[in-house]
Amino acid sequence: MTRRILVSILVLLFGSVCRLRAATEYDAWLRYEPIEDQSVKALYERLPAVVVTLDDSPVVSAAAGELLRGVRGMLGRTLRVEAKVPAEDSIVLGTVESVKRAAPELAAAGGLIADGFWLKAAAFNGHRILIVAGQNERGVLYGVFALLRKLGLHARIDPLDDVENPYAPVRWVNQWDNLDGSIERGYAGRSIFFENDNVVADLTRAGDYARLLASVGIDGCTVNNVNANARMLAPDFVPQLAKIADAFRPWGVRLSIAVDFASPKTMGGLDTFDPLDARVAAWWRAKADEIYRAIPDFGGFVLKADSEGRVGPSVYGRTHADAANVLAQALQPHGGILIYRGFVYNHHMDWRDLKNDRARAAYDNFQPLDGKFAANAAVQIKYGPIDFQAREPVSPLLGALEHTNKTLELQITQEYTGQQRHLCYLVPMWKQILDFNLGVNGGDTPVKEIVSGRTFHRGLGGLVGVANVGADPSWLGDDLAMANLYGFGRLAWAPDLSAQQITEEWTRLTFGHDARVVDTVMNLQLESWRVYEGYTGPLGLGTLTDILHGHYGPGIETAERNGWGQWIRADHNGIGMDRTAATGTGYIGQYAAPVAAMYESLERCPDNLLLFMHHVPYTYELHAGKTVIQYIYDSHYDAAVEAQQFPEWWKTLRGRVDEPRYEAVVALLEYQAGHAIVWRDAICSWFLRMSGISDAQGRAGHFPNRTEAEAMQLSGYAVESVTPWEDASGGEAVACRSAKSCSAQFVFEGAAGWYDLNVQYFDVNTGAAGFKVYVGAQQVDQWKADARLPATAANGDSATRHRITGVALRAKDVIRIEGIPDGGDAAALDYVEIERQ
Ligand code: GCV
Repeated sequence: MTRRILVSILVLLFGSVCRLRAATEYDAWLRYEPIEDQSVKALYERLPAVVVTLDDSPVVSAAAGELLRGVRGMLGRTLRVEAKVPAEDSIVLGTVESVKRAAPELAAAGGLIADGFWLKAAAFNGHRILIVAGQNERGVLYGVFALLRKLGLHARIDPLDDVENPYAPVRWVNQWDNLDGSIERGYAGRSIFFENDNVVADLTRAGDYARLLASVGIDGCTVNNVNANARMLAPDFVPQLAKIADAFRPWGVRLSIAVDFASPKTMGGLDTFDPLDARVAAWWRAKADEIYRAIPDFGGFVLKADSEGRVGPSVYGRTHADAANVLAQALQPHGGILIYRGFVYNHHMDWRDLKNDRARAAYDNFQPLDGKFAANAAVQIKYGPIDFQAREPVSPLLGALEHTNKTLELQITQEYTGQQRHLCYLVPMWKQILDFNLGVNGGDTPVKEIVSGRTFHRGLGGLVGVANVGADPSWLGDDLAMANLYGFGRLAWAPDLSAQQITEEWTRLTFGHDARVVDTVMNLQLESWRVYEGYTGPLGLGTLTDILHGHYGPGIETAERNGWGQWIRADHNGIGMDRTAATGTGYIGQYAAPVAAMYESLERCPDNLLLFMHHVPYTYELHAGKTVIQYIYDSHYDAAVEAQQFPEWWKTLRGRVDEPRYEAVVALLEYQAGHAIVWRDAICSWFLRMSGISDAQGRAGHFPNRTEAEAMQLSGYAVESVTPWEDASGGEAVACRSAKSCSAQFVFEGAAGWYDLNVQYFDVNTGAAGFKVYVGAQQVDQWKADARLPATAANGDSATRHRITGVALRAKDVIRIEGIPDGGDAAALDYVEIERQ
């Protein structure tokens, strides 16, 4: 062992142990909790005391360091590090080649491909050895993480003979970080890579992020926003990027960047960026050469062009393939790849034309170019034809490029699925997408096989997840949301794993093995997407959020009457986009025959996508045995009830989960429970007004226990309309804009007893207003409206519910809410709802 390896192993080991003790959130699923159960400990009693590293490389050093760290954490033992196989039991780490050289008698496993590994317990010269052999160095690292995962899951490691290969070569995450340190669609703080137009000086977190990624087999990270800043390619910036690559390298994660297509002109001083101009091609080649001199293992470029205001090849009448290929050719001599975003659509479409359809765009733009992309280029296709909605059909483009490499784009950051303030675990959704049979050429062609390159024998393909972790200690801003990052990596490596298995692994590694904790957390996770879809946009409507702003709270009408094309075509009689080939936009015709036939037919189209595919009257009867309108009401009421259960389930874990994570999760789940009611009321009120059809169960529009703020006796508060109207109960709220403090009071008319008080208010991010609640002269609660919500005005993004439980009320009690504005936060109040306990 060289001194360099030993030093780097020790640095990795001791540097990280300090952090391990400091924060549990930060360590996510790599906590390496001590194994206390003696019967489990006994499983590892004979684990060798020596670890041998046969290769001298940063990646294998990181692997050895990780092994030491994990074994010490879980078993309280420090392995001895050696460079040669000793005359005693040992753990041997190395590439298959090195293992063969060191011990030719050990028949190495066949069938390993790049990044694959072999874990084997064997006898050698009368000693027991545990081999972690990788097809390459990254494979060694992945093998170590797999071995440690076994320990973390309390699995047997003797006998052991496991061969694992990645399902697909591309397993990347994208970050949408801007150079000023903000993150587009990031919900967990500032960038860990950039600040003030430069790379940050301390890249410790970049390295720690790469470690998390490597632990689930992710091998690439694009660090900046696809809406790329041209500065990414500036000569003084490339050496800065090289520092990020240095931080990634020990973890086998290759750096890639998104680029601005106009760079040859804006950055390079040419008078054109025409992809077919020889000077432009030369510029890209020289730029790629410069990057590879600084970053020899650079992964490649990602390009978003001709989309959402980004310039692209259309400026010169060129095709997407022309654009992709000029970059791909520059990267090709160095082994880099070009990923071209398939997310291309016209966001100025005429909404009045019923034949227009954004969902058609990806296919219409790219299918005619099939076969024209370079071998080291891939088209990156979002899972659905719109944009990461709570439910969409699988994009038909995935089945339509037989001669072009593809990657599937999933979204880990929860842009349209609750932004990490709502629990929405996406692995079950991703499983449905990956397993969906597109029926290409009448065959069995599930998405996972198509995107991995298997179906059409493509050399390149895989999964890309938009992650957007930030500087928040928990990476994604919510401990439970980290299951999405874990699950993405596991599915990219092995899409045949079940959602159940992935969830159980993540839960045990993150929260330990207490059976009640495991059951509860798994239930929460596995139910959460269904529940979220239920109180946002069921029946294939999309998320029904405000698509023009934060993509967060309810905002149904923002989808309609504009060029963005997320139309739901709701009017007084019916709802849904007619995308049939027979009478609609023809979108359904983009699928292969068996899938098209299913969606085209009203009878065969599944309920959960009905309104994505068809326009029907509200009274249309679903397979579920109820009308569309009643389903909308029931789904929202039922799912909101389920969301109320989430914090209650979690609270059964008090004392079984460490306090900081317990408290953080309780707060989020309680917030979600309140916001689910905001969603329920907004959507049901809107559909009640639009359809004119009442809820058969009499709930929509009737709130017997609610006192509207505008009906209270106000002092200082003034009544204001809320936009959109459905985001406030009764369409109005009261705001305190011209006094230091305002109050709203009313007389309780119910019978004496124990009650819960729900105070509905608006929490904007321009200040932190205070609220105090009094019953008679006695203050029963107070709090600050200081949540981080994407809102500057009273609407569905800022609507928040504060629950005060167990208050004794008597008839004629005066309930008074005092609001103390702060900055631009006017302590706006919507209503108080009183529920008997
Ligand atoms: C980075 C959606 C998001 C945008 C994102 C875009 C994309 O429209 O709202 O923030 O831009 O998708 O994927 O390019």
